[in-house]
Amino acid sequence: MIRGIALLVTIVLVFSVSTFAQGPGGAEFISRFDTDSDGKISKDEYRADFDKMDANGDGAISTEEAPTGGGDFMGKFDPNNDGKATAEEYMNDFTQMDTSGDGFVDVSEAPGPPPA
Ligand SMILES: [Ca+2]
Ligand SMILES: [Ca+2]
Ligand SMILES: [Ca+2]
Repeated sequence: MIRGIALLVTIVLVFSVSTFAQGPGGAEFISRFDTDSDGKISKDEYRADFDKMDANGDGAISTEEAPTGGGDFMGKFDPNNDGKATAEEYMNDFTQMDTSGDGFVDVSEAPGPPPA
């Protein structure tokens, strides 16, 4: 019985460690934006992705410019729902991810893959 509990505790521990470990999700997210390959995303690198999506260069991403038809993207980056994700709205997301406030999003701060 005690052995059984010990085993269970071990399993739970291993499980929670692997859950909080720096999983491939975070690393994948980093590599998507990390153009200088220093292992973290700077504000400039994150912003560069915004500029890439902003095809007409008006400083906002419209539903037409957003990837995958806008739905998920706009849900995340257009909190005021005006149909445009401005640079400010976009960079708010960076600020939120950068929990340490050092101006970089590293792998421990990066989100994993979205739930399927
Ligand atoms: Ca970088
Ligand atoms: Ca635009
Ligand atoms: Ca907006």
